[in-house]
Amino acid sequence: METLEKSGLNIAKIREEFPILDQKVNGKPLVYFDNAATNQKPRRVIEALANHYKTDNANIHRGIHTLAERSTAAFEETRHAVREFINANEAEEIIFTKGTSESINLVASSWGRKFLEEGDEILISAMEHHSNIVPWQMIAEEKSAQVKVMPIDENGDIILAEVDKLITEKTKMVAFNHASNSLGTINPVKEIVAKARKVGAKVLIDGAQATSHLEVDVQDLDADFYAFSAHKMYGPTGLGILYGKRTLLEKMPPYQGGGEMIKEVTFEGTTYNDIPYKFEAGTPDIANVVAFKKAIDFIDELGKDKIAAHENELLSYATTEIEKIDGVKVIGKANEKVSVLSFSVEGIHHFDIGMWMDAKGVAVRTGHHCTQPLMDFFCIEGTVRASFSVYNTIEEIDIFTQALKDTISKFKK
Ligand code: C6P
Repeated sequence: METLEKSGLNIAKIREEFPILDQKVNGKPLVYFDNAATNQKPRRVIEALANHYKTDNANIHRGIHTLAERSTAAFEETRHAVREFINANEAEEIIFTKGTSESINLVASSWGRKFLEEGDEILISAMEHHSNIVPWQMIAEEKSAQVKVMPIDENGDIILAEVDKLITEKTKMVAFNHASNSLGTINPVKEIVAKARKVGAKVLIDGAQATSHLEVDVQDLDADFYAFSAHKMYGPTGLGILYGKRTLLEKMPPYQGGGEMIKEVTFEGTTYNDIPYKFEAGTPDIANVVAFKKAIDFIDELGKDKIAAHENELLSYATTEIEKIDGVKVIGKANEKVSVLSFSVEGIHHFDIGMWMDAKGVAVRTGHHCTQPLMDFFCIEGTVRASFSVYNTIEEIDIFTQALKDTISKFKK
């Protein structure tokens, strides 16, 4: 008989779809808890990638031969699947990029260059990934604009009362993450969007840590831009998505020049293609886009509500277990969290914990997680971070907790 978890999912069966999980690392069964960095790929994604190269590979939008037509159709099919997945109004509002970082850079560079003026303000949050800080600092410097920061409290929640004071007529862009990669905090997107709307500011949501856990409906959220990465949602690496409202994308200049983004080129000048192609210069990562459709199918088949239920169970069990251990301090205790568990251990450097856990087959991330200003806020250099995906189990958390206890006792001797 098949055993279903509380969530209603058959995790043992799901694990069979992930060949990478079935291995030993340093002589111990792999426990992969670095899912916020990138999660693992189901067999159907790996096979779609190989099959594309085996049977359909050709450049897209350029040829009239059969392989080119097949390749183009599969590529555009994924665009439609992404549209549906985040409930965008039109497939033309979906742009393929290299990752969340490139999606944000595209907006900062193209929208920022066109619409920002001297004295304007860009509002980000204290828990942003460097990818949602640095592109804004770069364009702010170019435009003599200013980057301001929404503060957070000790639990890792944005202080909404302070946001009211920071959003003014000068605010032109509010950019923040849907969920934090270091703390797990799920941010109140709709409330902040409503505040931005009062002054006519645009909103960019960094959805890198949200799309594999939470229902995302860009129309309901009323996001102007929504950026995310395929590799954090069981899809291939090197592929990102930018959603943008048509009205904005049409007014924005191209981000890069090259093939495919043009209508006509002469040495006197160029007319640009329509969206989304205007923003997709050069040959895109065709095979990865094609394979990404299978990752979306995988999430849809399981259902986001069931995935979230399982991951929440893992998060709450793991949090309770590690809080029982002497010297362990959980960093990030927001009311609503995705399955990210950051912590520090008194007197032991996070890198040492990470290395000893790896020796026991447990993969966790250590360091500042590309959120150095956030680490400064907590007056720490970094954390140990365990992050869970749908294929993880309660038994793996027991192995992780034991490995952590063993590591701590080694250092306390
Ligand atoms: N965070 C982590 O271990 P890219 O690398 O472009 O796919 O995604 C960047 C990015 C942007 N925003 C958030 C909230 C993120 O978590 C990430 C990637 C990984 O936490 C790698 S640093």
